Amino acid sequence: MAEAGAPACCKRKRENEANGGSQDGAGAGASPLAGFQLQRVLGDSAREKIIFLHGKVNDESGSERDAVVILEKTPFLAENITDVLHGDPAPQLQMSNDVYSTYSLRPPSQLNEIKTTLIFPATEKHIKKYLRQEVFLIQETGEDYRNITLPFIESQSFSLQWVYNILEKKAELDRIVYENPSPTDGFVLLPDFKWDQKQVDNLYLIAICHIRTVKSLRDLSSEHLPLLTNILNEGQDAIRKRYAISGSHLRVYLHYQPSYYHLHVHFTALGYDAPGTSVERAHLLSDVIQNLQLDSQYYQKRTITYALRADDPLLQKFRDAGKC
Ligand code: GTA
Repeated sequence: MAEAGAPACCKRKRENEANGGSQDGAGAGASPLAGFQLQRVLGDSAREKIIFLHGKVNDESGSERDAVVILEKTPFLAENITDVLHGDPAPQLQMSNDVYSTYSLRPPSQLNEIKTTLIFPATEKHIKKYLRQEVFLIQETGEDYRNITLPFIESQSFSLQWVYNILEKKAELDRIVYENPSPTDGFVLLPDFKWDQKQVDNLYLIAICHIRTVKSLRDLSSEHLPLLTNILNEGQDAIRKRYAISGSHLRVYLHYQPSYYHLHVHFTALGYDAPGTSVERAHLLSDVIQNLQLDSQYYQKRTITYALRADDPLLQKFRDAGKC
């Protein structure tokens, strides 16, 4: 739970958002959500209280386009708990036995928010990304990366337009928490779009580097150590100042494989079981720095293990090459 003594900046931010305040125009106009026609449930998790939906929405010209909607119940806020418990209508008793009883509470709508993410228009790749599937482990050598993975990611990967919009200050400008403007060793730190910023328990920020030629872990060498140490030290410092969370309470890591091939680093609250923190995907930034200090070519040489979904075309490429 929550925001007891939460930084004033979080509260200011919330008020700003409640007033529709955003420099990239978020909140303006009718939402495509209103016309969303459900096609199927791509996946859900009762534990995480999240559901991934595929649907159709008409675009401005009236053509039906694919959309993905993610609905996620938000964490409790300590400051609202009394209102939840004392709200109208009164709690409904479901069962009672000795000292044990369960109730159904129907909190007022302002305390019952659902974080909603819309991807529209969505590509087939977006739909597949959220479709629950069997996964397979791959062991990718440096040679496999150069012969199989690199040609594949160069031929098809998610658009990086949202990343360039952030770097060029065309979107999310008012969300930037910190920037080091150096074109080679600098980065922008801002809340990840998975974080609603209402409580720091599930804090999630990303640092996006300015340099555009580094796709992933595989492109890193010792020449990037200044960039990586800036991200680690300045990112932790900025988060401590803004959200009062120290570096020892942050998990700072890169994904391999990432979804977006422009180098970025994830900062999540250590106590938060964020998606994508499993050992076959997350690489701690502090370990990455140490590995590069030991060997500049570490990430060009080493075999990296990761999981791929059953219908991922990259998995098929590895199978075609007799590698799995
Ligand atoms: N600020 O426009 C954006 C934006 N986009 C398009 C992506 N991100 C953005 N952040 C901002 N603005 O953490 C963020 C993503 C992600 C990071 C890219 O950039 O939220 P990555 O390249 O390593 O890719 O990181 P990753 O981790 O696969 O991305 P993503 O989209 O988070 O997917 C991870 C998996 O988490 C999904 O497959 C899904 O199954 C699961 N998941 C669980 N909860 C959620 C949730 N609430 N929302 C979305 N996905 C979730």
